[in-house]
Amino acid sequence: MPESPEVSGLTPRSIEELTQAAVQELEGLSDQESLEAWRVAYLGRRGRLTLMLRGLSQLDLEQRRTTGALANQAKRTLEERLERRTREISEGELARIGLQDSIDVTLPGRPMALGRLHPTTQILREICDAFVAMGFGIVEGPEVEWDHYNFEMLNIPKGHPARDMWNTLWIDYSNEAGEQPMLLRTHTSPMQARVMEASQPPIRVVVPGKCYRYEATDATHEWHFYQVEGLAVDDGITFADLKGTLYEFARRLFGADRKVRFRCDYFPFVEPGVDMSIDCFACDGRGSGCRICRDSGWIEIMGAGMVHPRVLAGVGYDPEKYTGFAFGLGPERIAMLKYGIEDIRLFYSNDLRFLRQF
Ligand code: FA5
Repeated sequence: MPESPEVSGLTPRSIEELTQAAVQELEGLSDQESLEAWRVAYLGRRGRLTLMLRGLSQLDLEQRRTTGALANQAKRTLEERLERRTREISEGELARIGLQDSIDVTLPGRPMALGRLHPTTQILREICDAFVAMGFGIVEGPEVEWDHYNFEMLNIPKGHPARDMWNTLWIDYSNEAGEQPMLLRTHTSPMQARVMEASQPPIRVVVPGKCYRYEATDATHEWHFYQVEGLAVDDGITFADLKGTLYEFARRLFGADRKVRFRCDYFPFVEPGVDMSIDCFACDGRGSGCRICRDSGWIEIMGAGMVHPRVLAGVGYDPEKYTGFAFGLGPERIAMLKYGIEDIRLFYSNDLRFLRQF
């Protein structure tokens, strides 16, 4: 039988030469990819040493015994050298990363800083949850609002003195006709008209969102703050529903012991109108010398009232058929009462010492 080229090359000397060449080549390699290429070239299924070993079967018995032992020894040598070189290279890589990037891979990892919800977000969720439990849905509306919704639809026409109740930040905007002034909404009440225009009674919604006023700030007034508007419209809603709902809200937020006060108040879009206050946390309602409640013993948390028939008629509802109540409350003031915060300006001054307490 004619000998194949591999078989003709299969001698102790050729095995020795192949081993030496392979080891020399291996020592010159410096990364994991070239190590893998080297393994395939010598020890892979069609590698040079593998092919040599396959040729053993064609040698006579005596040759097979001696050459076979050498070839198997060569295979073990190459495998051991490969393993050692792999280890050397990965240790070298780790040491290099450590030197270049100054990473001590043995140090424990840095803990991830966990964020938390802003106190306003927490109280907004609590307020909305209380109303959702009473059957209200949640909607949101635009912060940049038309004069039309912020005032006109709320029974506050141009030139009406009630506009002075809301110090306004106007947007420098004019359309082609030069009309329709825009502003940063001064309250969430514009959503009353938007919700009623978009749906039919029965309506029960709360509207959380930001408001803006051109306001001199003090311990209970910010120029930018949140409100939660509430609106319920249906056949036969009375002032008793308003009081019952808001008492229940106060009970859920502050517990049964907290004192609540309703007083007559004026808002052009409700009739009658009230404001609701809670006894001051700082002076326990005593009032004397208290800068938080300005000596009154009470902190106002919301305005409310029965939706004005003109507002109902303005969105196309029949005021003879439908009645409703509305309210607008200040979540920061509620958080102040609940957690004993003495200055509303702490909420948005980004002082982590304050924010971390919640
Ligand atoms: C209003 O804004 C009315 N839209 C409320 C309303 C809605 C009345 C529906 C009737 C029916 P007022 O300006 O009083 O009303 O504000 C309501 C609440 O927002 C206040 O009770 C207070 O809790 C909060 N608030 C008002 N101004 C500020 C301010 N500058 N900083 C922080 N909170 C404020």
